[in-house]
Amino acid sequence: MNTDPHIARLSKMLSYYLRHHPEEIGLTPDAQGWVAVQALLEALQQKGTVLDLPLLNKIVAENNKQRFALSDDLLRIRASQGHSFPVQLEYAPQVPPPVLYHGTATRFWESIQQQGLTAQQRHHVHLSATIETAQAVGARHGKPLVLQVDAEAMHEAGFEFFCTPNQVWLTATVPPNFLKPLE
Ligand code: HQG
Repeated sequence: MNTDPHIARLSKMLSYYLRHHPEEIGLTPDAQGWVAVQALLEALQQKGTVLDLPLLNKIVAENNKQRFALSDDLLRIRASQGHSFPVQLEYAPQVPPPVLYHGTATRFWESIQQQGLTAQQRHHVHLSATIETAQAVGARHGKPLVLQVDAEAMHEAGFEFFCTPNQVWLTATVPPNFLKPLE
């Protein structure tokens, strides 16, 4: 957990620009979502946010959900998932664990039962390997409901799964027949 409110605030700001509105500070991410670290720091400085390289590295390293990744040469940065603009994250498909979990709110259940899980504003449906994470994600939306996803059956049926560096499992959609509420 980030306890430093200053870091938490900067981290939220980075999420906003790197996942949703890079154009608001004049940044144009490449097709994989990367922007030059230097360009990011300069763009933030232009709008009066003081963020230097050591502090950025600290945020990347300590972010409680490891939301950001640096390129191997450390010159570029991107969000690991959660974008709302088109981006090809290019994670290699992986064999998922047999069961994955999705946290939602009870009020969405009727619709999910009919349509399955769909990506909504994001690129993928987000799943987790642990019930605890799903519970916390669900609680952001209301009274939490944890759904159990038969990832093994989906994988056998040809659905692709991707795992981000911060252990979020991504898939395009989960049809209703692979879902059930956790007992
Ligand atoms: C729901 C956080 C009705 C879905 C977390 C969810 C996560 C449907 C909501 C990450 C539906 C979308 C993602 C359907 C899906 N009918 N509702 N057919 N299909 N939904 O925020 O999974 O803090 O886009 O159940 O840790 O809650 O951003 O997705 O309730 O990993 O780093 O529509 O966000 O990470 O909500 O959260 P979201 P999410 P960050």
